[in-house]
Amino acid sequence: MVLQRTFVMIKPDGVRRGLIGEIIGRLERKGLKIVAMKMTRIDKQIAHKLYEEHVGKPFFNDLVEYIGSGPVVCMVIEGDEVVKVMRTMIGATDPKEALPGTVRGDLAMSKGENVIHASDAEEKAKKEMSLFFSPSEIIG
Ligand code: RTP
Ligand code: MG
Repeated sequence: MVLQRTFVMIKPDGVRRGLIGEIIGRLERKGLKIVAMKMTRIDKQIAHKLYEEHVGKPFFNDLVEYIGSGPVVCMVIEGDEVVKVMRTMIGATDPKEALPGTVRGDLAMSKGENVIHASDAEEKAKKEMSLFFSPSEIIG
């Protein structure tokens, strides 16, 4: 057993479309534990930190506009090998290629608006959860 925590975020299109319950339900039914959760907005400064690796790419400005276009729901999720498990559950970046059964495969059609984010490595998870949660807000 490799107990990990990861950062998961329901993006503005997921919130707008009323998919918060659907997505949280999937995580709970899978057997993962929610150890922190909050609704917030992502301004330009936070977007640059969250998506640091994409600064300067052709899609970056659209990404910042999209991710700031409405409230998001941020979570810290705990479970066995949860970083990998969550990436499997969210599916491929382009929802048209994401497999059925994944969040993006079942609930999205556009690469630019793909409903959910999850950290892609344990170090990134630590960095990303610290952008949104203080240690005391994570309930172990
Ligand atoms: P995320 O970070 O949001 O979990 O998504 P990801 O790892 O699957 O994909 P990543 O390569 O990190 O890209 C971050 C987000 O940028 C948008 N994107 N648009 N138009 C494009 O070619 C393009 N490529 C990426 C998506 O919203 C993607 O989730
Ligand atoms: Mg990514």
